[in-house]
Amino acid sequence: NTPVLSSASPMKTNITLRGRNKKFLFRVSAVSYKEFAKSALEETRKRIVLESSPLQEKYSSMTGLDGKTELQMLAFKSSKIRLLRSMAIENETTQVFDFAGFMEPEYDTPIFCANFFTSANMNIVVLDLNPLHQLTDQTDYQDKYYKNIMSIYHKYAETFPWGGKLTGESIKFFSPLVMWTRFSSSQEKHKALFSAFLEYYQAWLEMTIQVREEMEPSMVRANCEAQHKYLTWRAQKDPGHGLLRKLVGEAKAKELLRDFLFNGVNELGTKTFIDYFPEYQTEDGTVSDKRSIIGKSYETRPWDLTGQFIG
Ligand code: BLA
Repeated sequence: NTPVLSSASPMKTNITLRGRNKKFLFRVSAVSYKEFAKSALEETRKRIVLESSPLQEKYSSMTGLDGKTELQMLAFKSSKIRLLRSMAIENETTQVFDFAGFMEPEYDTPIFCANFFTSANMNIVVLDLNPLHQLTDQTDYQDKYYKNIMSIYHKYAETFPWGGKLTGESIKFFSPLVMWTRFSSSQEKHKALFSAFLEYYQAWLEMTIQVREEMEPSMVRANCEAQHKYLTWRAQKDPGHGLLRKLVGEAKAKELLRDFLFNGVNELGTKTFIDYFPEYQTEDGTVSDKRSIIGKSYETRPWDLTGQFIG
């Protein structure tokens, strides 16, 4: 079920350097994550009806405080998908992509999560269908959503090996399908990343089409709380915060995080960050500024080849 790849068209950027009386013009290939978003949306429209999200009116594009960085926001919904949104950030040296899909609480489908950060030839990548429910105590959830698609992970495992230690807390938001990797930029790698992105996305899209509505109110509540916990975590501790603050300032960054990127954090539940993650409470009751309490962990991939968690 491999998607047909139309283009992973690299974006051409002109960089001008001034030496003694001379101007050197380089054409470097940078990756264009806007093309990734466009392709995913095209694939979506072949399968389901997308409506524009009310968020799209508030968020479309922004220019960073430096006057040079462009932020592009896209937001959609469907009858089952509560929010399908994309943020692409680019300037001459940095490209960032944050693409996610969240279901209505009646559905327990995983959360689509693509987070790509590219700067100065270095790439930090997380691509996953983040589980809505903890996989360690819900093997049926793992069987339902991951067992049959582990081949997607294996296909890219060699090209995109485990990225090394990461914030320990993040692991419980990831599935055995996760592609967590770092690499230096090359056209080949970005082309492979484009393929992987579309393939993971197609798998997610298929899940959203197949999923049946949950009728049991207690299960709908559980889905809602699980999504709210996820949103609460990311709205507070996502590694992208620092850069976002630098690009658009504290107030705008906070608004983007709570109202756009992790929309639902104010609406889907009333529990606070400390309710979900009490280990972050400081002596005066506020949330610790620390990104992590556990620290960096998981030097190697904590799942075996079949997708069992081995820690
Ligand atoms: C780094 N981004 C990282 C890292 C991870 C993620 C695991 C490595 C550092 C770490 O261990 O924390 C991504 N972590 C995730 C994701 C989840 C998670 C997706 O827990 C989901 C649950 N990244 C972005 C955006 C920006 C960004 C939008 O997604 C910028 C606007 C930047 N990510 C970014 C930067 C780094 C990074 C600058 C390196 C700096 C650092 O390690 O803190």
